Amino acid sequence: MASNLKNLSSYKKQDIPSAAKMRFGIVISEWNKDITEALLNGAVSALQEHGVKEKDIFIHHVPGSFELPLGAQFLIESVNIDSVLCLGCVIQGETRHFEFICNAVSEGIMNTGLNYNTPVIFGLLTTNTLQQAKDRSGGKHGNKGVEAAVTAIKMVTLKKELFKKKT
Ligand code: DLZ
Repeated sequence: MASNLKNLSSYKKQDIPSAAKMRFGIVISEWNKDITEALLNGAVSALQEHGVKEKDIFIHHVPGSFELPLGAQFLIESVNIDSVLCLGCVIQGETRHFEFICNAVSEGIMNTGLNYNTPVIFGLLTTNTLQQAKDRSGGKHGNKGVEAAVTAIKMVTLKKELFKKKT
C-alpha cells in the first residue's frame, strides 16, 4: 500500500494560509493514551506553527474514541470555535469491537460536521497493530494529528472564503 512508502504528513507549509484569527477545539480519546497524546502534540504544534494562539485552542478529553462525536458536539455548542479536531486511536483486537467503533466514529464525526456546518476533522488512527499506530503518531509515517490540524485550517479557510462572498 502507498502508506508503506511515505510520510503521510508531509505538506508544503507555505501553501497553508495563516490561521492567526481562528479558534479550534480538540477532543481527544483517553484510550491508547501514549498514541493520542502524541497526536495531540502534533496537532497543537501544527496549529501554532500556522499562527493559532494558545488561548484559541480548547482541549478536552473523552473516555474513548466512541465518545469523540458527542465530545465534538458539546464543544461546538458551548465554545465559539471554527472547527473541532477529533483525535483517537483504535487498534484491531480479536473481536468485532474495532469495526463497530470505527464505523460509529466516522459516521458520527461526519454527521456532526454536516449538522453544525462546522469542520469536524477525522483524526482517528485505525490500525491493525500498536506499531502501525506509533508509525503514524510521530513515527516514520508522520503524525495524523498534524494532518488533522492542516485539514482543519484548510476547511475553515474555505468556509470563510465562501461565506464572505455571500452578500
Ligand atoms: C472498548 C474499547 C476498545 C475495546 N478499544 C478501544 C480502542 O482501541 N480505542 C478507543 O479509543 N476506544 C476503545 N474502546 C472504548 C470505546 O471507544 C468506548 O469508550 C467504550 O465502548 C464506552 O462507550
